[in-house]
Amino acid sequence: MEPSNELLDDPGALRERLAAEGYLYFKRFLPVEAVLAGRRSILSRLAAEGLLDPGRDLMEGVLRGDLLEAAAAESEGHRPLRRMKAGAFRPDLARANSEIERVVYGPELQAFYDRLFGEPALHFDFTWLRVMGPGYGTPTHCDWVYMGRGSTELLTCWVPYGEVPLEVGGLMVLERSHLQAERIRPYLDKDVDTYCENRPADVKRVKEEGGWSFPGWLTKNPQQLPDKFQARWLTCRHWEPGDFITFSMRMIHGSLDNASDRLRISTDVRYQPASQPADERWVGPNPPAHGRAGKRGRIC
Ligand SMILES: O=C(O)CCC(=O)C(=O)O
Ligand SMILES: [Fe+2]
Repeated sequence: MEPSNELLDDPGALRERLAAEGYLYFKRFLPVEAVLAGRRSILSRLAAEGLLDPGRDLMEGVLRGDLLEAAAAESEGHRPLRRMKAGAFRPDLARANSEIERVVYGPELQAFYDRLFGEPALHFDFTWLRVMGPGYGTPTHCDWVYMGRGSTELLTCWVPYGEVPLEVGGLMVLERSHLQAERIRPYLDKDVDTYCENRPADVKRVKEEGGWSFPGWLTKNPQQLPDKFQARWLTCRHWEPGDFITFSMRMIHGSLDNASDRLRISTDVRYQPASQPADERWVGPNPPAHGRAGKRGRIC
């Protein structure tokens, strides 16, 4: 991925590049001490849960040996590490966490999005925090299917907490895939919390049991996409604390598998122009998220 730091003072040029490339990547933009304080806050909580190797420095974020072995055994089958609590999505670790809030809703990103949109920016109140264990990566998707009930100008902001070399597995985007959205229109028209009222199995799973209409993935075979879309997977060889990437809702993305013994910690949050409607699942003091209050029926 190409950094856009040289365009930081030129919002018009940033908008043009975002429209052309679908993403903007910045090196060392956020205050490094704040990002590392965020890392420490997460790792302290994980250490208290007993998930880290007590023989290693906390800030290395190395998983406990026996969990690592269990992870290796599971990932041979390419299954997510469901049994290991450190394996995935942990928004609970971001709740009432002032160190994380300092980074993702602090003055630097707020000012960045205000200028990018050319009007006051609004961020969602829900903070997606991921602790990706060894063997774990995020399958390919577009964010629209999870948060597409409001502004089409909504942007994701992905922040790594600490160094993320290739083997630790950072974010990847499919080059200019936002310009090929028509090819995946049926997928983009879906919403994980919307169910078919005329299909009893759907009603039971989504409305009654609070489940999802589908997991939201575009595919679990990211290696097929370069051929199909004539596009490369782009990533950063070495993410550093302070880096972030922002990208559009139609950008196809995922993350590389974590092939190390360290945990990969990141947040993804969302900003949009404040004058536009916001998806009700993600705003307010206690956002319903994918819970029952956000489920919607339609006739299919
Ligand atoms: O961090 C990851 O593994 C996935 C992140 C993601 O999908 C996003 O930022 O929208
Ligand atoms: Fe995503």
